[in-house]
Amino acid sequence: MRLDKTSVQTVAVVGFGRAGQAMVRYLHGHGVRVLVSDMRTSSNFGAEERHLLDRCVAGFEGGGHSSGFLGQAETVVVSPGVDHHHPVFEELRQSGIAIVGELALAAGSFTSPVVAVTGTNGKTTVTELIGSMFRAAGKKSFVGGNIGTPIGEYLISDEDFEVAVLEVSSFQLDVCGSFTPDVGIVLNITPDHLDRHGTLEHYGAAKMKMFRSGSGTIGVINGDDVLCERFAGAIEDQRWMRFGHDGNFDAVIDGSRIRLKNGRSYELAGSRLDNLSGRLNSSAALLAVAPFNLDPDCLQRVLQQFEPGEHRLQKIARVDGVTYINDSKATNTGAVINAIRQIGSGIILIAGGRDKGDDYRLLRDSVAAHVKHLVLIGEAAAELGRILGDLAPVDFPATLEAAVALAQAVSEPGDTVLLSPACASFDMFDDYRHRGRCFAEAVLRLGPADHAQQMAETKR
Ligand code: UMA
Repeated sequence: MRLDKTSVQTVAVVGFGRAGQAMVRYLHGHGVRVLVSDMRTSSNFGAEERHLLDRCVAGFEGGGHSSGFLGQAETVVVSPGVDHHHPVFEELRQSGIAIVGELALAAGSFTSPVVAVTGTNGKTTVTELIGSMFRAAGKKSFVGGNIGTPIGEYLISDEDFEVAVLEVSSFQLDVCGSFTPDVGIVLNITPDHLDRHGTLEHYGAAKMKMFRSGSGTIGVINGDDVLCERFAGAIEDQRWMRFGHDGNFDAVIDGSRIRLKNGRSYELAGSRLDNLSGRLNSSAALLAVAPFNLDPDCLQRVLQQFEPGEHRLQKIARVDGVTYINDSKATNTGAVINAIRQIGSGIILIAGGRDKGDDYRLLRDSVAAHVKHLVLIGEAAAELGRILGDLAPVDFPATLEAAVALAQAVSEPGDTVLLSPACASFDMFDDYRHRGRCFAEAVLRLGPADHAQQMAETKR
């Protein structure tokens, strides 16, 4: 969708969070009359938000969304966290008003190639990895989207980006209009966000909306992933490049090496990416940058030096021989299964939080095989206990801090205490980062980390 600068349009932005605020600035900068609607009232806004409202917004509706207010606009842009199936938006659609997301608005306005990364798990890591590859090769890159910097920031920026690397969620893709990236990656599909999408079919279909027959997008998919293949199969006339363990794929994982069809190969041994998901993520990233002809030595260096971010299988400390791992970003069953598989055995699992409609029965095999104690917290604790409670001893502490203390009490040297919640964090925390930080703080309060103890003993 292109913004027509010749005639003033009215566009309503629903949700005045990070994405919505960037959209407001972009639209206002294009002479658009901007309306804003938010569940919050303006008394909940900080000084910067109020200033933005005063400066750029022609009308504001707080405390909810009404068709009367939004009906003044020709186009309504919904923020990612706003469910566009809500009856208000259905009513607006009926009266001919377009309901779109940021990607639909940005489509046609990207002045550089776009690499879009989606999938249930690993999106942020792969987006960061691809961004690092472009940066190391000296390309001016915008890295944003669901990862944190809103897509609107690209549109507002004066910089001449040579490439945009966007993490795109199912929420964003579901309302992406005619957006098509130059390279689109689907890392994997396992059930997630079913409270919003209703069914796995709708969730998977949303992720595939960036592929369109005849668009020229290069699709990069996980050939090992049955659901990925199934949803990709529904897209006609699409060119796919596959990564995984089959010798015929475009990027083949062979032990700790990745071999590409063009004859190049990359070694992950000794790097932080040398594990199952790291190898898959690296293969996806290598295929995504292949059309850009980056220096292979530079790519190898990036793979060797890459440090996955916080809250993803992040080792916090070893205390009394027990390893504590923060995997707070694991908000669905697929991510938890992956974490359990990577750690192996002797796991005390801290899980729970706000339910997202996931099917916790999917955890049963992994828990039965590898988890020796379950520590369940938050709103979903009882439901998780009902479904998994016959597989291992269970406790239901009231707080995360109590959960960490309890996990310490039941652990033995050699065990791993894993926070991998399978749920959203919003029942007890601001977001998954806050939950991860609270976990890390609670762990560090348990006692001196083992290496610190060793250092103190050596000094003595
Ligand atoms: N709001 C409404 N009506 C609603 C829901 C929310 O008015 O029905 C308002 C809230 O009061 C608040 C604003 O909308 O003022 C929040 O908007 P938002 O939920 O879209 O959040 P943003 O701050 O704009 O952040 C969004 C993404 N949020 C979601 O997808 C829920 C961020 O992804 C993203 O980093 C950011 O844009 C920048 O692009 C976060 C996320 O949790 C990390 N993503 C999900 C995930 O990774 O699982 C998809």
